[in-house]
Amino acid sequence: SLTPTPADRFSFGLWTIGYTGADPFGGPTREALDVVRGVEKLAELGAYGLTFHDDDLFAFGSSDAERQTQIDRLKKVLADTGLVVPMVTTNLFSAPVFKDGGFTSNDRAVRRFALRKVLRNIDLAAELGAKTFVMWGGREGAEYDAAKDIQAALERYREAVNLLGDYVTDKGYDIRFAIEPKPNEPRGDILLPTLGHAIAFIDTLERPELVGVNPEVGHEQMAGLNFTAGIAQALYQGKLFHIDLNGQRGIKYDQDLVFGHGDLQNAFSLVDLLEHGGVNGGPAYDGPRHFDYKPSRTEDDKGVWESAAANMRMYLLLKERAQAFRADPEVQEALEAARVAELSTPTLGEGESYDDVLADRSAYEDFDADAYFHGKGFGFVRLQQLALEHLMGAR
Ligand code: 3MF
Ligand code: MG
Ligand code: MG
Ligand code: MG
Repeated sequence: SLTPTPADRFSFGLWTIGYTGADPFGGPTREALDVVRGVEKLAELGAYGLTFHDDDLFAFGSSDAERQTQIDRLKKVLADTGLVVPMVTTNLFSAPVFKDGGFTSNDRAVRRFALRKVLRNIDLAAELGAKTFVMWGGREGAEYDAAKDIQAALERYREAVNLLGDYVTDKGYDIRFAIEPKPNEPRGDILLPTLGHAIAFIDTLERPELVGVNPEVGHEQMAGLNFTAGIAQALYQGKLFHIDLNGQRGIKYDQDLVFGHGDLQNAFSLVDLLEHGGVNGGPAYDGPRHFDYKPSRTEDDKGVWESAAANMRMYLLLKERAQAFRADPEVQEALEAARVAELSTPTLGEGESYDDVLADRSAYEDFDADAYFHGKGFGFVRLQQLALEHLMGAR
């Protein structure tokens, strides 16, 4: 069905529906959104979850009383609507004190302040039942090569994430971390710019099992990368703990368009992968379908909720189209002809070693590489045409 329900597990950041339209060239075009109204509207639209940064819920520098008032208001509206908070994150990028980063600022006092801010918000995440804590290090980076010792910065990042891992373990919190990569913006270059960099970094941690990635469609595409291919690797390595769905059109500033309003072909293959897993049986994704988009600055309040609904409708439409694609006998035949399943056959035979490969004359001496394909192709273009016809609703 194309009507979203909580079973679809769609979630939204409070900063997404709450975006007032302010950008580097102009002020807000919409009123601020109150969290209570935001949760009520999301529930009405069929979403299941709200996520937030500490500073989205209570302004940076709030007193303990102000902070608690907002937490209580959130808890009440969650109880009233049935919405949940599957993920929480901390803002280490907006306040001026973080102008050179949080965990990796050259200034040690800022790094210690950042740790305290995050630890405090992890307690809140646990209190609200969130299972994932996202870390987007938007200011962890530099504009000038001489200004940042990247190796030392990585070491400080490691120190911070190791400490957070100790904390949730000692406290017995059922929380895992997800690092969100981004190549640039707001820094000229951001540390851990792609999901590949992040996964390699996670391997160096003391508790790598506690840490995965939260890749964002637009962020990988800003680096010119294929998001679906990156997600496939994150799934393959068991690291896709969370996801930020949105739309991006090419290598430019972070657009945060509605999901599917950017590279639609890539959105189609992504939903196919998330829902069905790899063609040869690789894992699918079982976490929340989280939207990190911005209602465009041109839109009014009605447009905010129309765009929120559009994210979910695009996902459900793509899911329907992907199901039709997989069920089509002609697609199955084209996949067969393209030998997509043959890639799951190991290159080595059972128990074979390099000695056996070296002794196999058919693999080399008698293998006629020049004549091998006899002018035959793989038919990948036919498969792509079928995919696009399904995407367009032409089949
Ligand atoms: C910026 C982002 C962030 C992160 C968020 C962590 C403000 O480009 O994508 O949104 O998603 O900080 O969840
Ligand atoms: Mg983003
Ligand atoms: Mg973005
Ligand atoms: Mg994001």
